[in-house]
Amino acid sequence: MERTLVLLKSDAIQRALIGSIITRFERRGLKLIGLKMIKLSPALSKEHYSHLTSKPFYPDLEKFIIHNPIIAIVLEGKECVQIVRDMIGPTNSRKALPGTIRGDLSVSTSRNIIHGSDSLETAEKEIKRFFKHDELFEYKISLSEYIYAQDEI
Ligand code: DAT
Ligand code: MG
Repeated sequence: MERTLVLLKSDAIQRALIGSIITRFERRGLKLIGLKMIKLSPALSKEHYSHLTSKPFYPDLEKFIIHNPIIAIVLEGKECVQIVRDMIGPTNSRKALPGTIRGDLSVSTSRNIIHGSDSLETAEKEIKRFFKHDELFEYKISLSEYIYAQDEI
């Protein structure tokens, strides 16, 4: 099964959207295997957004991400990296379709409420960045046979 990292950023917390966003993942059938509230340091922000540190908007992004706590989540499911990216929608929330998390809940590029890993390779790195091995949980969902057929697992 794939795993992916989701961050619910400080705008999601301030706007009291955490529960409704987690509910979307639960309802889709994705399995929650790690969850915590954390505060990013400037160094961790620079590592996580290393592809963006030279951009003019980076100082605002860092200030925004380190100033308040965020929620870090690891989800598990078949092809869940792409499923979660599709559920989130594009970076610019104004271009995100209704039905996506950004398309339903935000109207901004820089205040777009949620992060999701963009590939399997990135997901593996990002999960290690935010979670220790013993903060991730392996457990059985009793309804799993109603979420996947046996030959899909
Ligand atoms: P995504 O979060 O969709 O994976 P990304 O990795 O390119 O997008 O950028 C990470 C975050 O940086 C994004 O969620 C918000 C911010 N950001 C990206 N492009 C931006 C821009 N042009 N102006 C302002 N903020 C931007
Ligand atoms: Mg990204």
